[in-house]
Amino acid sequence: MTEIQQPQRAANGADSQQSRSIVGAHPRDRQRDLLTEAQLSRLSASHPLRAAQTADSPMLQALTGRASEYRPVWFMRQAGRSLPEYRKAREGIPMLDACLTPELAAEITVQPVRRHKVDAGIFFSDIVIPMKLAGVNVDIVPGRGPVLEHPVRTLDEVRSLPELTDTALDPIREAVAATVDMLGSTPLIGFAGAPFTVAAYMVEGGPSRDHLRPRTMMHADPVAWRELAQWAARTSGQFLRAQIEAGASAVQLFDSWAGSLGEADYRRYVQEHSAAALSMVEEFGVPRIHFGTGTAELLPAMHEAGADVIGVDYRLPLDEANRRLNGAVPLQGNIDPALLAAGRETLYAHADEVLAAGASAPAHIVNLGHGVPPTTDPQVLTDLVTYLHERTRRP
Ligand code: 1CP
Repeated sequence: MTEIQQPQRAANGADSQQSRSIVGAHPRDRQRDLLTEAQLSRLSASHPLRAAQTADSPMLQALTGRASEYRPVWFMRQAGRSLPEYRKAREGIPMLDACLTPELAAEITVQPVRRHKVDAGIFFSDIVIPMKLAGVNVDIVPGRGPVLEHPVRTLDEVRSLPELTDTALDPIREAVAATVDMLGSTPLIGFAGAPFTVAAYMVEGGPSRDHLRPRTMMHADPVAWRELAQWAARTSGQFLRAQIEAGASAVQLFDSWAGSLGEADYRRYVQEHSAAALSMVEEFGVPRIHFGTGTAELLPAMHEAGADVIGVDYRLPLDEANRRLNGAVPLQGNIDPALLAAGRETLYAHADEVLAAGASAPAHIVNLGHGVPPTTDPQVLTDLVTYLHERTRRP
């Protein structure tokens, strides 16, 4: 969505990323610079990007390949069990009920921003919320994850799936609107599950390690697979649209389990469906991040699906990810979550390596290589944010 200049390599992890400079531009011009007039006109008048609240934030600058005051940082699963205030807010409230109670979802979303001073909020919800709102019988079982009452394995079952209506998404719009009011100039990232990851839960009926059933289905019953992936793409796309309409300044498509696929299967059975979900929000021009784990071999294919920013898991150094993407794509990642418990010295040495490798990309949003482990000491995260900001602040 933006013109991106050639990367420059940093010698020591400090910031030498160069990209289109907007220094000196009037705030109104900056927000015009991020999105075209046509894109802006598709957002509501009060949308934080249109009202020029979040356009100047380090997060939006980096997501669009521009230089920022310091490298922005947020953490996947920053809202959740590692925070005592989260555990308190959730006491006695089932996960999906919490997601569908707008004030509570807003409060939980803002908690890590308040505490850690991260540069973005990630909307508190779940990838199975759209299917729940469509009427699929799904629950999140504590300690396990999403479980469906009836797995979806045949063409008949796929064709019987209910369609998600726009009004069913009202609690999501309400929660997002309340959240962006509370966040002010800090951008909210909306998200959805990518079709493969969502369909994997639907076919398996719950979490699995190897995702054998969906991988069998795409070969054994390609018509059923295709229709299921199309359903998941539509449903996730609608979920993303609702979040942008209500005020999200960026979105992330999570294909957490795409790494169980080889590149040929990804391109043949998955890529077009992820592209369909991403294309449902293209008209708004808000940056779209595409993330998966174990995706070292899939990064170009995931980028081709239409993402503006690629999220990289902890297994592949960012300079190598940048090379695989021809130095043309802003990157997000990829501190190893395991190192959050390794002691400050080890963690910060690793963070420095991530910063140095990330400096090769056109822009770098710092994140973990996957979610915050529930056992993480929250103070480690707060201090890490301070450390990363200080290390990357421009003189
Ligand atoms: O800060 C945040 O990131 C909170 C918002 C959020 C997001 C972005 C939650 C809350 N879930 C998700 C996305 C999500 N859900 C993904 C993609 C991200 C990832 O890979 O981690 C996936 C795969 C799910 C499915 C899911 N939901 C799982 C994983 C199960 C498995 O297969 O291993 C689990 C455990 C859940 C429940 C869930 N979702 C969110 C939270 C805080 C929880 C735990 C609920 C609880 O028991 O308190």
